[in-house]
Amino acid sequence: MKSGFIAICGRPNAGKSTLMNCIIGEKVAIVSSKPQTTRTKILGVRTGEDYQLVLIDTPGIHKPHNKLGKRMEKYIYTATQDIDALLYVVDCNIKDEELELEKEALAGLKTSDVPVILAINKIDTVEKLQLLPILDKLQGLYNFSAIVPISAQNNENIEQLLDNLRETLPEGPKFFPDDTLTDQPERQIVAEYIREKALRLLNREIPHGIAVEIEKMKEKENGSYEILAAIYCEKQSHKGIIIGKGGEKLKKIGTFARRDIEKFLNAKVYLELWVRVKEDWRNRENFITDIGFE
Ligand SMILES: Nc1nc2c(ncn2[C@@H]2O[C@H](COP(=O)(O)OP(=O)(O)OP(=O)(O)O)[C@@H](O)[C@H]2O)c(=O)[nH]1
Ligand SMILES: [Mg+2]
Repeated sequence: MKSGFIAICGRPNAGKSTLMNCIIGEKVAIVSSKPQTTRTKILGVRTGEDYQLVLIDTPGIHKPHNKLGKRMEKYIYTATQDIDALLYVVDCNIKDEELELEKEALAGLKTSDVPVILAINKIDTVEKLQLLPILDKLQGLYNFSAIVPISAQNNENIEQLLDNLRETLPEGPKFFPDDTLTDQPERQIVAEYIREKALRLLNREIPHGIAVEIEKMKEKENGSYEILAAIYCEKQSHKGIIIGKGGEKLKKIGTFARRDIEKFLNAKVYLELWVRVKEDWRNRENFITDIGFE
């Protein structure tokens, strides 16, 4: 039996959460094209006949601009303590001027005592011939124990990556029961699904200033759920944009979120969304803690 903890790290938007979902086979972490989608560390477990991989998805490495950003940085730090391996994810479309940022990010992780596997992601977006020079560029960044080009979105080369991950793990026991997929409570997954739809349907700077809190979640006698959630934003003007003309935007967020939540809970869901303004909440330590960032 091989088992161990593997942190998934990398810069924003590299595809870390997509990769974790792909390995777990279930959507445990939300995904969007906006950077800093993941705000906390999220555990995902994959159990096989003779192995158990405990993956920890983390926020993208960036310079924090507020207290929320600092919290996110802390999550990356704690996620990389006491691990057996680190899976570093890079978007293959990296520009030359970004190489230095990757180098700094890797150095900041202080991983000198654990093997680091590099996953070069999104190879579905480049010609096969282009891969060689990209590989060449990236292998100089660090003394990686393995380099695997993948497409997390298209499930390409994931088996090879899994082989590499299993090889680096030590002999050990299962840490979780066979059917465990994540450590996130149901309420948090529901809140994250709502945030994902908001991220995807809103433009520009608003998505970063959004938080979702489940105010009520009740299972009724007939098995359906009643969920009341608040979408927090930082400005009155943002509230109007989130609600949209005639409430259309909010309705769309709700419709898409409800579909995902129903699939996840395997039940009918009645979802009510409210938009609330909390000025500068990303700098309010207590509020950040209250909405679930412990
Ligand atoms: N074409 C392509 N797109 C991908 C692939 N993997 C992820 N993406 C897209 O890249 C974007 C970012 O994906 P995420 O999984 O949210 O990235 P992340 O690294 O977790 O981002 P943060 O949580 O913000 O740090 C999304 O639009 C994904 O659909 C891939 O293999 N190919
Ligand atoms: Mg993510």
